[in-house]
Parts: sequence; C-alpha cells; structure tokens
Amino acid sequence: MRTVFITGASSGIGAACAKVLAKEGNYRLLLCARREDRLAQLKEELQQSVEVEVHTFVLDVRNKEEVFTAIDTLPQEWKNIDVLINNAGLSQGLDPIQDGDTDDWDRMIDTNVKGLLYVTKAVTPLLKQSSNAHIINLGSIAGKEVYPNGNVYCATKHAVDALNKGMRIDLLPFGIKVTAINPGMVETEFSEVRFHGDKERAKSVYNGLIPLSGEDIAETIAFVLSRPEHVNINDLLIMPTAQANGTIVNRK
Ligand code: NDP
Ligand code: 8X3
Repeated sequence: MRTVFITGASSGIGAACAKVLAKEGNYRLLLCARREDRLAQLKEELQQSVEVEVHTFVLDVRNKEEVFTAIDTLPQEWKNIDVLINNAGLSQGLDPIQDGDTDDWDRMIDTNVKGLLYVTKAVTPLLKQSSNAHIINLGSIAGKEVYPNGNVYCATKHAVDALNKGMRIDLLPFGIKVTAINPGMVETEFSEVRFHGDKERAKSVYNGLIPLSGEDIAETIAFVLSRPEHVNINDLLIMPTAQANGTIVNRK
C-alpha cells in the first residue's frame, strides 16, 4: 500500500485523482483543501464505493505556518507518505498586464508557487523515508507557452516547470521521482474560479469542443505512478484533441 497526499482534492483534477487511485486498490489517501464540506463529501463517496483508507484535513497551502504544522501534526499512521501530488492551484482573471488586479496576482503566486514550495518542503523529509517516493507537480500548457492575457498565471506555471526540473536534480540522491503533468483545457471549476464565479463565461471556454476531464488527467497520473521503480516519466503535455497549443483551438 502506498500513501498518496493530494493537495486541492476538493474539486476537479485533485478529486478525480482521489477517485481513480481509490479504485486501483493499492493506495491510502491523504487529502487536503480549504473546503471542509467538500472533503467530507468526497471521503463519504469514496468509502461508499470502494474499500479505501482516507484521511482529510483542511489546509490553505498559502499559509506557511499552517502547512508545516499540519504536516508535523499528522496522525503517526499518516506520516508514511510515498507520493505527493502538488495539485492545489488556480487562475484568477484573464486581463492584459496593464489592467491586472494585484490581488489576483498575489493569490496565484501565493498558491501556485509559494504554496507548492511550502508543501514540498514540509513533506520531503517524509518522502525521504519511503523506498518508492514520487512527487507529481501539476503544471500546465501555460507553463510551456504564454498566451494573450495569461501573463501572471503563465508565469506561475513556468515557475512550476522550473521547480519540477530543480526538484528532480536536488532529490535525485534520495531516489525521489519527480514528474510534471501539464494539461491543456480540462473542464473543472478552474474557469469559474478564473472568472470569479461567472459560470456562463466559464462554460463558454469549452464551447464547441470536447475538453479533457479531471478523470483523463487522473488516469494518466495513475499510469505514471504505476511504472516500475527504475522508470520515471519526467514531463507530460496532455491536450484535448481539439487543442493544438495554448492558443489554437478547433471549435465546431
Ligand atoms: P479546480 O478549481 O477544480 O480545483 C482546484 C483545487 O485547488 C480545489 O480543490 C481547491 O480547493 C484547491 N485550492 C485552491 N487554492 C487552494 C489553497 N490556497 N489551498 C489549498 N487548496 C487550494 O481546478 P483544477 O482541478 O482544474 O486545477 C487543479 C490544478 O490543475 C491547478 O494547479 C491548475 O492550475 C492545474 N491545471 C488546470 C487546468 C485546467 O484547464 N483545468 C489545465 C492545466 C493545469 P479549495 O477551494 O477547497 O481550497
Ligand atoms: C490551465 C489551462 O489553457 O487556461 O492551466 O492555461 S490554460
């Protein structure tokens, strides 16, 4: 049994990872996010459908002290973490740089970059104790290209791309695998969060095409985790068939 810690498990890709890995039958799930009710609901749903050990806790990855305390005070039986999925993240706004909202910028940088760093630093001592440790970082096509008005979100995902490479170098002596999963358009709550709750605008992002689902990404992550111990997949770019790159999309 491997213990997987998923950040941002209350929705989208994180919740899908929990569901797919629970079905695999060889993972215990440690799940966090800010929304406690969503985590409780997910735990109940998982345990109704399959036999799986689940532990949830509320965590805002932006809060450095909270991150280190939460990991430090985990119940002893949940400290044997083998896999960290750095998934918590968000985009806020889609404006040219000159019109950007500095609060949006802070939220993206604090969550996508600093939060990912805090969690990684807090969990690494536990991963070092595992004989089969793996960190999966959720990057994006936005970490490989910059698209109009994507400025700060793209910068945070370029930072994740750099950190993914840096982690792979620094953690090599400990045998910790590091993988970046870089999706294109995935229909989750992502666009609703980006557009500050504007559901109609969020829906229109996926008009005329079949986007990826959280499950598509989760199944890929399950495959990456299932490789033999001597094999690591460094970096994957996963797009809907209808999306060629960060800007070119074929809508019907
Ligand atoms: P969702 O909005 O559906 O899920 C985001 C998750 O992150 C939620 O569970 C949310 O939980 C959590 N989260 C956000 N802020 C914090 C925080 N401060 N502390 C803890 N948890 C937090 O979006 P996705 O599932 O699509 O996004 C998951 C990851 O995938 C993100 O890193 C995103 O950038 C990346 N990604 C998404 C793509 C897409 O098109 N959807 C494409 C490429 C990458 P809560 O609000 O309860 O805290
Ligand atoms: C999310 C996908 O295309 O909005 O990272 O950047 S995109």
